[in-house]
Amino acid sequence: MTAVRISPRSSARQGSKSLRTALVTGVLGQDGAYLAKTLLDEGYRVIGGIRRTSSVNPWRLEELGIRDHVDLVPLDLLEQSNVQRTIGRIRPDLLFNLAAQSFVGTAFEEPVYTTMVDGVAVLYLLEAIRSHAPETRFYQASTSEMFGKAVVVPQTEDTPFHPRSPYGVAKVYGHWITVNYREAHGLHASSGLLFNHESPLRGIDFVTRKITHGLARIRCGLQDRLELGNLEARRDWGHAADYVRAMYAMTQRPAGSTYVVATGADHSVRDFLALALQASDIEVRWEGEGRDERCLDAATGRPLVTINPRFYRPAEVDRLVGDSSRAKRDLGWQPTIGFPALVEEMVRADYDRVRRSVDA
Ligand code: NAP
Ligand code: G4F
Repeated sequence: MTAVRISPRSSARQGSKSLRTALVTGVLGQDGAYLAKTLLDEGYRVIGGIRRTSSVNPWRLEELGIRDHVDLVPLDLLEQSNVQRTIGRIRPDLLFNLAAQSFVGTAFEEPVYTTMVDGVAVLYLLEAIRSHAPETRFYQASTSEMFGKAVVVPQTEDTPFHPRSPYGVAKVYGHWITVNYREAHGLHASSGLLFNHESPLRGIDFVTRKITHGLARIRCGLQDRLELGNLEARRDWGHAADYVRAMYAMTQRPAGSTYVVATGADHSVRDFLALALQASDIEVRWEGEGRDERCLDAATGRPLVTINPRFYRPAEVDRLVGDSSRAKRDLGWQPTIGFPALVEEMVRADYDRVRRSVDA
């Protein structure tokens, strides 16, 4: 891992007055990296908020070739005093709140922490903007998980929320407090109801990347098999590079608002796995049923994928499929990368990475 330059006092608004400034919390995550790239392409100075750890890992920024173009500042969302000081000092033109405990499975194990980071901390940010930078345009990373046990398919901006996890519940608070600060204090504050979006930069615990990374390791002889949970779970999966464009577009509207961002098509985990196996040139046959179902290597009969109930959720969401008509109309947004291309890109990227590490 390379050494990381953290700027305790960003030069934004000091060195170059003409550059507009964007502050991105959670910049080291999947969306943070793609958004930082989009903002740099749009001509912004990008300041990325990170939480302190003993070993900061900017691998996603490095993969996109932008590591040296993003100023990193310490910004743990739970340290309210620092949130106040940092926003007061930078007074960014745009503030994107992407930081979160974003793994739904973990939210069942760490509900209090998840609530603080994903819910209460949104209020810390909004209060800091209200006090120190009321001209700052704010984006809150809301989620389709808020629809949860949705009564309407597809879901729109008007569909009622029924979250099914502490993560979804906390995000509902983050969403409504954003709407409230827009309505009560006149802030330019938007909330993006984004459905699942993936990429080669996706965290390894999420099912798509778990599959593509696991298959790459199996192909390279580093792992025997992959254990998954509910293969019938369905999601509306898009590509993160497409979705960050919608985030940026929301901040460019005359006023803040709420938008659904989705592809409009859903697929099962089984569908994703089937395409990933195909793209990996692995022929398989299936045997058994339910939790005893197994996917075997067609040539050797060796089990490649088995079911482990540990990966089932205590409560699943029902059918999440988004209707992005409003984003298409107001933001001119639409997805450009389809489901098969997404799977192929992730399979290829993971195989190349694992192959390189084996060859090194
Ligand atoms: P991600 O890869 O998990 O990134 C989240 C980032 O937040 C990480 O860099 C993490 O830091 C940081 N973070 C966690 N706790 C923090 C804290 N207390 N203070 C400061 N930073 C903290 O998530 P993502 O997929 O990019 O998603 C971005 C946002 O969109 C999240 O808010 C997520 O809930 C939301 N969202 C995602 C999707 C999706 O499908 N990807 C869909 C809808 C909404 P470390 O790097 O140190 O771990
Ligand atoms: O990939 P997942 O963990 O993503 P999930 O729960 O949909 O959450 C992601 O998308 C949300 C948007 O709706 C974001 F807000 C959130 O931050 C995150 O980015 O799981 C997808 C589905 C689930 O139904 C799960 O039960 O895959 C199923 N699944 C089956 N086997 C598995 C596994 N999920 C994981 N993580 N690991 C498995 O082995």
